Amino acid sequence: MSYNLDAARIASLPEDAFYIADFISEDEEARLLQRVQSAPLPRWTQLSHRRLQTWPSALTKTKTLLSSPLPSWLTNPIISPRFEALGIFADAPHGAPNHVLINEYQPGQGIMPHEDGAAYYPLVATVSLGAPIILDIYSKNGNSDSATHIGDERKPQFRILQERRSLLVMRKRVYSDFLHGIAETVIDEDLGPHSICNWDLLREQEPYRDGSVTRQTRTSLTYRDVLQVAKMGNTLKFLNK
Ligand SMILES: O=C(O)CCC(=O)C(=O)O
Repeated sequence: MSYNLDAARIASLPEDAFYIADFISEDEEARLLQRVQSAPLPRWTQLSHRRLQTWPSALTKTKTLLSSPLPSWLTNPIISPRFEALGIFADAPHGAPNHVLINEYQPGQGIMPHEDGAAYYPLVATVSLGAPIILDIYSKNGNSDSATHIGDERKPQFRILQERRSLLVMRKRVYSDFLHGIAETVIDEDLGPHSICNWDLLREQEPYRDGSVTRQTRTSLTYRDVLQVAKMGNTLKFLNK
């Protein structure tokens, strides 16, 4: 498979956002969902509005990742060979993502507008599984604390429709100067070329022609590069903190 990253640019967003429909095949999606869903229950963190798996492990209090490889089902084929072919992590400090958050949203669930924070290289690559969802992009009001989630009363400045099996890459200004979130709703409405900034890049526009989509369970794999990594030799030092 070969990709032309520039053809995938979401032109109406500030630099840099890319959307690739059909980034993975139906079989690959089914295998990933089977892995996610068969993870032992302690792998999940139940949050009030979604549940979460963290691979290879949660960061320490000092935002450090204890060095450990990602499991092969998260690496292959997404990082290798697909991200490598796109070159999206080529400039990141570790040259590849070393951390994956898996979020599962039931209908009515979402995530408050937030930014990803300084622990990461400013690039996130999200693979969507199971069902479409809308990612809302908000401009920041002043200098919000990177760890703070803000209230959800403002209107989003941009809306991105993420289809199942798609890849969304956000880096540079759109990563650093904006917040992103997912509304807690059972129907995403007012969809169309006037409101969805990646409308022309969708695999299919037909399902959204009436302007809405009913939520179903949607799972996301978010790939990032954690800047601080402690090698195993130093692990005890961090565990003692
Ligand atoms: O599920 C998504 O697409 C967004 C997840 C997210 O915002 C995050 O993990 O910080």
